[in-house]
Amino acid sequence: MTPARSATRVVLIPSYNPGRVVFDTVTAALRQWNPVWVIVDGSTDGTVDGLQKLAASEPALRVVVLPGNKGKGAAVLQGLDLAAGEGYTHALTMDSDGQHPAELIPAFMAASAAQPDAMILGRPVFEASAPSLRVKGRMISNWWANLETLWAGIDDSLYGFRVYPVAPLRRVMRRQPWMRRFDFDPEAVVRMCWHGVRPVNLPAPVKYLRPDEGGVSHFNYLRDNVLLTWMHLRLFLEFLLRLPLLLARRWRQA
Ligand SMILES: Nc1nc2c(ncn2[C@@H]2O[C@H](COP(=O)(O)OP(=O)(O)O)[C@@H](O)[C@H]2O)c(=O)[nH]1
Ligand SMILES: [Mg+2]
Repeated sequence: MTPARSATRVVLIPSYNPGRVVFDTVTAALRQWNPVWVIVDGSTDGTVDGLQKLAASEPALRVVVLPGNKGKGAAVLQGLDLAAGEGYTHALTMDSDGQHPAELIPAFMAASAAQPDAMILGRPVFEASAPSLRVKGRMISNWWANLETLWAGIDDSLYGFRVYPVAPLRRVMRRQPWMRRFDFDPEAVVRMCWHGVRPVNLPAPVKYLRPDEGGVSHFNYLRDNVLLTWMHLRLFLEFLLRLPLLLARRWRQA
């Protein structure tokens, strides 16, 4: 049974070559929420046909197919623009590869409804099987994100299971060319804090599927760590320029 349609909140699933596991992910999301939009980011894994077939029989599902691969952030922005055009005020983002807990969509949406000006961030709860290099690596990104926001309360900078208010995120993204690829999640959370959007953290499990369970990642250690390092360098330099304003804001709040 499909849940009642929300007029204010939409689930956005950017998807790039996730393989067959995308069907379980989308079906699990549809069990929890209506509407669910998948933004196919130039996938070449043959999942487009199956997704479009599913959408034909499932009115809660919309599949938007981008002609080429533009990156996770660019795919989310496409969804945000469509959402804004149709009057949605908030969007929950989740990955297409079965790593994120669809069963927590209603709780995250409820937290967002209770605090509409805030962003609701997943705080990852890892299984023992999570690759320790990825788990430790994110501590570096978290440290930078906390410095760049003067410890505004970001528990995790990288976890993409989140609810954002649509208008400030579109404003932040339109102002600069970054945040279009893997730098989307951490840069979004830092810039939204700078923009005055408060983070609220909720625990949420992360799954690491084995390849035989359909697990795939397009994270490339060298390419994506270079991208993240460059991102934090940019953010840190901008942080120095913003420091007087951030300190003044903190002073007023104290
Ligand atoms: N890596 C990557 N992911 C993309 C892209 N476009 C959309 N995505 C989606 O972004 C999410 C995260 O990507 P993933 O490779 O699973 O990264 P990981 O979970 O950090 O290992 C998935 O839902 C992807 O389908 C892209 O160009 N590259
Ligand atoms: Mg993944």
